[in-house]
Amino acid sequence: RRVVQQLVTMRIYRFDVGGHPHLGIEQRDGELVDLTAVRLRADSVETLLDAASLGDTAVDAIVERALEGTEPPVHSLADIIDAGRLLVPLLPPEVWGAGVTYQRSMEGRREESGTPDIYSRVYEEERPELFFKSTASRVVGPFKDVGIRADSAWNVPEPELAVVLWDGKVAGYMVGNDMASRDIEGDNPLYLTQAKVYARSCAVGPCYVSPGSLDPSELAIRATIERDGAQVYAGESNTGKMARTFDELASWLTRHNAVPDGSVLLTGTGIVPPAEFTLEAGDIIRIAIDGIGTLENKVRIV
Ligand code: DO4
Ligand code: MG
Repeated sequence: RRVVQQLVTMRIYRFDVGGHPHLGIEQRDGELVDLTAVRLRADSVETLLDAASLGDTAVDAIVERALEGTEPPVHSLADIIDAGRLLVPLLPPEVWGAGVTYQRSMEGRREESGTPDIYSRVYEEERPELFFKSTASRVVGPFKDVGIRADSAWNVPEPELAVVLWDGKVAGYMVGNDMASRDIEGDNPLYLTQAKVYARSCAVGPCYVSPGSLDPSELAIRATIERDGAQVYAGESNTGKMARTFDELASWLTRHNAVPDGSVLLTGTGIVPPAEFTLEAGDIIRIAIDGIGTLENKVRIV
């Protein structure tokens, strides 16, 4: 226990303590200050976002206020992970995806598709591609299995910055994985929903980062895939390569469309493995984004 002083970063993890969800702020590397043990007793990121919205203030201010002068317990993130107690940071009622927001994605889609021109067109159009990606029941958190469809032979992770929406605005960030079947989408773009929405098709984590503590405009995104102990793929991109801004995407999504608070928008991938690569059961996907952390998931066939 120790007195909490000024917070610099605002990485918030959610984890299980005796069957109850707790929130922890990573004050120092790997040390989580228990936010659920202090005033407000917030046990979800949604509670913090709601309090911030009601008070017309930032999540950072709510958290700093709640911790002021307190001596909450501190947990080890490594112990929580080892014990399998890390939870999904928040459970989005809806997950939406933005597509073809990076040139690399446009090239990847052209490579897989029988109708390549639609992807070049949407990359250049004012209106972005936005699609329904997932409900809460299909979302998995860190260290849980993501799915590949048994009826697909060409599957990839899509490492993306995940944006949390509240009051229709960008209200935080996580690492996201928009799992996708390239052969199903490539066969016919009208199969997009089947290529994107299925059991365990979406992962978010490992923590939630408040908008006040992260500038999302130039973040490195790195992905690796491990198979039988060996690295079989590594790729990287940067949010600076996006053809659109996060606010622009959020604004298009919420136009004539009320998106429930706490929903997530996956903002598109700039990392596409080579055409000959496909995921296999047992592969371990690690996606790291500067300032947020690493989202790790194992692949299973669903
Ligand atoms: O048109 C397909 C969706 C592409 C996508 O999900 C992405 O660019 O990330
Ligand atoms: Mg995507």
